Amino acid sequence: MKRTSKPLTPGRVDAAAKHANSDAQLETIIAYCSQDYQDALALVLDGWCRAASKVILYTNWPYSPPPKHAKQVDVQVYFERGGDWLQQIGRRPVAALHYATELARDGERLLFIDADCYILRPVHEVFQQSFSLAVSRLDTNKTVTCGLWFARYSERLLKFLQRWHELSQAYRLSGKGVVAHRPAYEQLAFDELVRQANLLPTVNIPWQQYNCEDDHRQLMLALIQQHKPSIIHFKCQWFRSPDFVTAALRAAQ
Ligand SMILES: [Mn+2]
Repeated sequence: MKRTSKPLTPGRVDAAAKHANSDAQLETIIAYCSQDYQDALALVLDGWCRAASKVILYTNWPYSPPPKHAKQVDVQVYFERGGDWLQQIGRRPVAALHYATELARDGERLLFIDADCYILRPVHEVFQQSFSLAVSRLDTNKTVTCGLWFARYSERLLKFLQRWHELSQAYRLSGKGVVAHRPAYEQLAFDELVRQANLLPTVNIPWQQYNCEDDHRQLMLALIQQHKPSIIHFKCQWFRSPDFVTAALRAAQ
Protein backbone atom coordinates (compact mmCIF):
# COMPACT_ATOMS: atom_id res chain seq x y z
CA MET A 1 0.00 0.00 0.00
CA LYS A 2 1.09 3.54 -0.70
CA ARG A 3 0.54 6.75 1.14
CA THR A 4 0.50 5.35 4.63
CA SER A 5 1.64 7.17 7.74
CA LYS A 6 4.18 5.99 10.24
CA PRO A 7 2.82 4.71 13.52
CA LEU A 8 2.83 7.40 16.15
CA THR A 9 4.89 6.83 19.25
CA PRO A 10 3.46 7.22 22.78
CA GLY A 11 5.64 10.33 23.17
CA ARG A 12 3.75 12.03 20.39
CA VAL A 13 0.46 11.32 22.10
CA ASP A 14 1.58 13.44 25.03
CA ALA A 15 2.75 16.16 22.69
CA ALA A 16 -0.60 16.08 20.94
CA ALA A 17 -2.41 16.42 24.24
CA LYS A 18 -0.50 19.61 24.99
CA HIS A 19 -1.28 21.08 21.60
CA ALA A 20 -4.82 19.88 21.27
CA ASN A 21 -6.00 22.87 19.27
CA SER A 22 -3.23 23.07 16.74
CA ASP A 23 -2.45 19.43 16.09
CA ALA A 24 -4.80 17.50 13.88
CA GLN A 25 -4.13 13.91 14.79
CA LEU A 26 -6.15 10.81 15.26
CA GLU A 27 -5.33 9.39 18.66
CA THR A 28 -7.64 6.52 19.43
CA ILE A 29 -9.57 3.99 17.42
CA ILE A 30 -12.41 2.30 19.30
CA ALA A 31 -14.03 -0.83 17.91
CA TYR A 32 -16.08 -3.81 18.88
CA CYS A 33 -15.14 -7.11 17.24
CA SER A 34 -16.90 -10.37 18.04
CA GLN A 35 -15.13 -13.70 17.78
CA ASP A 36 -16.92 -14.58 14.56
CA TYR A 37 -15.43 -11.46 12.91
CA GLN A 38 -11.83 -12.14 13.85
CA ASP A 39 -10.97 -12.74 10.21
CA ALA A 40 -12.13 -9.18 9.47
CA LEU A 41 -9.91 -7.93 12.25
CA ALA A 42 -6.93 -9.79 10.81
CA LEU A 43 -7.50 -7.92 7.55
CA VAL A 44 -7.95 -4.41 8.97
CA LEU A 45 -5.73 -4.20 12.06
CA ASP A 46 -2.52 -3.18 10.27
CA GLY A 47 -4.25 -0.18 8.73
CA TRP A 48 -5.85 0.79 12.01
CA CYS A 49 -2.48 0.69 13.76
CA ARG A 50 -0.96 2.92 11.09
CA ALA A 51 -3.80 5.42 11.37
CA ALA A 52 -4.04 5.82 15.15
CA SER A 53 -1.74 5.93 18.15
CA LYS A 54 -3.75 3.30 19.95
CA VAL A 55 -6.57 0.90 19.29
CA ILE A 56 -9.08 0.03 21.99
CA LEU A 57 -10.63 -3.22 20.96
CA TYR A 58 -13.76 -4.48 22.68
CA THR A 59 -14.29 -8.20 22.22
CA ASN A 60 -16.32 -11.14 23.44
CA TRP A 61 -13.36 -13.50 23.60
CA PRO A 62 -9.78 -13.34 24.90
CA TYR A 63 -8.14 -12.09 21.71
CA SER A 64 -4.37 -11.64 21.55
CA PRO A 65 -3.16 -9.14 18.96
CA PRO A 66 -0.14 -10.06 16.82
CA PRO A 67 3.13 -9.27 18.68
CA LYS A 68 3.93 -6.32 16.38
CA HIS A 69 0.71 -4.62 17.52
CA ALA A 70 0.68 -5.79 21.13
CA LYS A 71 1.76 -2.43 22.57
CA GLN A 72 -0.67 -0.44 20.50
CA VAL A 73 -3.79 -2.56 20.90
CA ASP A 74 -5.62 -2.59 24.22
CA VAL A 75 -8.04 -5.53 24.31
CA GLN A 76 -11.09 -5.15 26.53
CA VAL A 77 -12.83 -8.51 26.85
CA TYR A 78 -15.97 -6.79 27.96
CA PHE A 79 -18.71 -8.97 26.48
CA GLU A 80 -19.83 -12.58 26.83
CA ARG A 81 -19.08 -15.08 24.12
CA GLY A 82 -21.68 -15.78 21.49
CA GLY A 83 -24.73 -13.63 20.90
CA ASP A 84 -26.95 -13.40 17.83
CA TRP A 85 -26.73 -10.44 15.44
CA LEU A 86 -29.36 -8.54 17.37
CA GLN A 87 -27.22 -8.66 20.50
CA GLN A 88 -23.95 -8.10 18.63
CA ILE A 89 -24.96 -4.82 17.00
CA GLY A 90 -26.29 -3.47 20.29
CA ARG A 91 -22.82 -3.86 21.76
CA ARG A 92 -21.44 -0.97 19.71
CA PRO A 93 -23.09 1.77 21.79
CA VAL A 94 -22.19 -0.16 24.93
CA ALA A 95 -18.50 -0.28 23.95
CA ALA A 96 -18.43 3.40 22.94
CA LEU A 97 -20.14 4.40 26.18
CA HIS A 98 -17.76 2.31 28.26
CA TYR A 99 -14.75 3.95 26.66
CA ALA A 100 -16.20 7.42 27.09
CA THR A 101 -17.10 6.76 30.72
CA GLU A 102 -13.98 4.97 31.88
CA LEU A 103 -11.05 5.75 29.64
CA ALA A 104 -11.42 8.88 27.54
CA ARG A 105 -9.91 12.25 28.34
CA ASP A 106 -11.00 15.75 27.35
CA GLY A 107 -10.24 16.67 23.77
CA GLU A 108 -9.17 13.15 22.79
CA ARG A 109 -9.56 12.61 19.07
CA LEU A 110 -11.46 9.40 18.46
CA LEU A 111 -12.56 7.23 15.60
CA PHE A 112 -15.23 4.65 16.28
CA ILE A 113 -15.17 2.05 13.57
CA ASP A 114 -16.72 -1.27 12.49
CA ALA A 115 -14.47 -4.31 12.29
CA ASP A 116 -15.13 -4.57 8.55
CA CYS A 117 -13.71 -1.13 7.78
CA TYR A 118 -10.33 -1.02 6.06
CA ILE A 119 -8.26 2.15 6.52
CA LEU A 120 -6.03 2.76 3.52
CA ARG A 121 -4.55 6.15 4.29
CA PRO A 122 -4.17 8.58 7.18
CA VAL A 123 -7.47 10.12 8.20
CA HIS A 124 -6.29 12.62 10.80
CA GLU A 125 -7.01 15.54 8.45
CA VAL A 126 -10.65 15.19 9.47
CA PHE A 127 -9.67 16.88 12.73
CA GLN A 128 -8.65 20.05 10.92
CA GLN A 129 -12.36 20.84 11.15
CA SER A 130 -14.01 21.95 14.34
CA PHE A 131 -16.65 19.47 15.57
CA SER A 132 -17.71 17.24 18.41
CA LEU A 133 -18.97 14.56 16.06
CA ALA A 134 -18.25 13.90 12.38
CA VAL A 135 -20.50 11.46 10.57
CA SER A 136 -21.17 10.36 7.02
CA ARG A 137 -24.48 10.30 5.10
CA LEU A 138 -25.81 13.32 6.98
CA ASP A 139 -26.24 14.83 3.51
CA THR A 140 -28.29 11.89 2.19
CA ASN A 141 -31.75 10.39 2.74
CA LYS A 142 -30.18 7.28 4.23
CA THR A 143 -29.62 6.76 7.93
CA VAL A 144 -26.47 8.34 9.32
CA THR A 145 -23.75 5.70 9.68
CA CYS A 146 -23.25 4.62 13.29
CA GLY A 147 -20.49 2.14 12.45
CA LEU A 148 -17.99 4.85 11.59
CA TRP A 149 -17.72 8.27 13.21
CA PHE A 150 -15.05 10.66 14.41
CA ALA A 151 -15.38 12.55 17.67
CA ARG A 152 -13.62 14.83 20.10
CA TYR A 153 -14.21 13.69 23.63
CA SER A 154 -16.11 15.99 25.97
CA GLU A 155 -18.84 15.72 28.59
CA ARG A 156 -21.31 16.48 25.83
CA LEU A 157 -20.09 13.52 23.82
CA LEU A 158 -20.47 11.33 26.89
CA LYS A 159 -24.07 12.52 27.30
CA PHE A 160 -24.72 11.89 23.62
CA LEU A 161 -23.42 8.33 23.94
CA GLN A 162 -25.57 7.77 27.03
CA ARG A 163 -28.59 8.92 25.04
CA TRP A 164 -27.58 6.67 22.13
CA HIS A 165 -27.37 3.67 24.41
CA GLU A 166 -30.70 4.43 26.10
CA LEU A 167 -32.58 5.11 22.87
CA SER A 168 -31.11 1.97 21.27
CA GLN A 169 -32.44 -0.15 24.13
CA ALA A 170 -35.82 1.59 24.00
CA TYR A 171 -36.12 0.94 20.26
CA ARG A 172 -35.12 -2.68 20.66
CA LEU A 173 -37.65 -3.25 23.43
CA SER A 174 -40.39 -1.65 21.35
CA GLY A 175 -39.52 -3.83 18.35
CA LYS A 176 -38.10 -1.02 16.22
CA GLY A 177 -35.13 -2.01 14.05
CA VAL A 178 -35.07 -5.70 14.91
CA VAL A 179 -35.40 -7.14 11.40
CA ALA A 180 -32.25 -8.53 9.77
CA HIS A 181 -30.85 -6.72 6.71
CA ARG A 182 -32.75 -3.55 7.59
CA PRO A 183 -31.37 -0.57 9.51
CA ALA A 184 -31.18 -1.87 13.07
CA TYR A 185 -32.24 -0.27 16.34
CA GLU A 186 -28.85 1.19 17.26
CA GLN A 187 -28.50 2.68 13.76
CA LEU A 188 -31.99 4.20 13.89
CA ALA A 189 -31.33 5.60 17.35
CA PHE A 190 -28.03 7.14 16.25
CA ASP A 191 -29.67 8.68 13.18
CA GLU A 192 -32.51 10.06 15.29
CA LEU A 193 -30.17 11.69 17.81
CA VAL A 194 -27.82 13.15 15.22
CA ARG A 195 -30.56 14.55 12.99
CA GLN A 196 -33.33 15.50 15.40
CA ALA A 197 -31.94 15.96 18.86
CA ASN A 198 -29.03 18.12 17.71
CA LEU A 199 -27.11 17.39 20.89
CA LEU A 200 -23.62 18.07 19.56
CA PRO A 201 -21.83 20.28 17.04
CA THR A 202 -21.85 17.81 14.17
CA VAL A 203 -20.35 17.93 10.69
CA ASN A 204 -20.78 15.73 7.67
CA ILE A 205 -17.80 13.96 6.14
CA PRO A 206 -18.12 12.60 2.60
CA TRP A 207 -19.11 8.93 2.73
CA GLN A 208 -17.37 8.32 -0.58
CA GLN A 209 -14.06 9.20 1.10
CA TYR A 210 -14.44 7.99 4.67
CA ASN A 211 -17.07 5.28 4.58
CA CYS A 212 -17.02 4.01 1.01
CA GLU A 213 -19.67 1.33 0.69
CA ASP A 214 -22.29 -0.07 -1.64
CA ASP A 215 -24.52 -3.14 -1.74
CA HIS A 216 -23.40 -4.08 -5.25
CA ARG A 217 -19.92 -5.34 -5.92
CA GLN A 218 -19.35 -3.70 -9.29
CA LEU A 219 -20.72 -0.36 -8.13
CA MET A 220 -18.54 -0.58 -5.04
CA LEU A 221 -15.43 -1.14 -7.15
CA ALA A 222 -16.40 1.75 -9.42
CA LEU A 223 -16.87 4.02 -6.39
CA ILE A 224 -13.46 3.03 -5.03
CA GLN A 225 -11.86 3.60 -8.41
CA GLN A 226 -13.45 7.04 -8.70
CA HIS A 227 -12.99 8.38 -5.16
CA LYS A 228 -9.80 6.67 -3.93
CA PRO A 229 -11.30 6.47 -0.44
CA SER A 230 -9.40 6.58 2.81
CA ILE A 231 -11.70 4.00 4.36
CA ILE A 232 -13.48 1.10 2.65
CA HIS A 233 -16.46 -0.41 4.47
CA PHE A 234 -16.86 -3.99 3.29
CA LYS A 235 -20.54 -4.84 3.15
CA CYS A 236 -22.11 -8.30 3.00
CA GLN A 237 -19.01 -9.92 4.55
CA TRP A 238 -17.08 -9.27 1.33
CA PHE A 239 -13.92 -9.14 3.43
CA ARG A 240 -14.20 -12.94 3.29
CA SER A 241 -13.77 -12.89 -0.48
CA PRO A 242 -10.01 -12.63 -1.21
CA ASP A 243 -10.68 -11.81 -4.87
CA PHE A 244 -12.96 -8.93 -3.98
CA VAL A 245 -10.60 -7.59 -1.32
CA THR A 246 -7.73 -7.67 -3.80
CA ALA A 247 -9.81 -5.93 -6.47
CA ALA A 248 -11.00 -3.29 -3.98
CA LEU A 249 -7.52 -2.49 -2.68
CA ARG A 250 -6.16 -2.35 -6.21
CA ALA A 251 -8.94 0.02 -7.30
CA ALA A 252 -8.06 2.27 -4.36
CA GLN A 253 -4.43 2.75 -5.42
MN1 LIG B 1 -19.95 -2.92 9.05
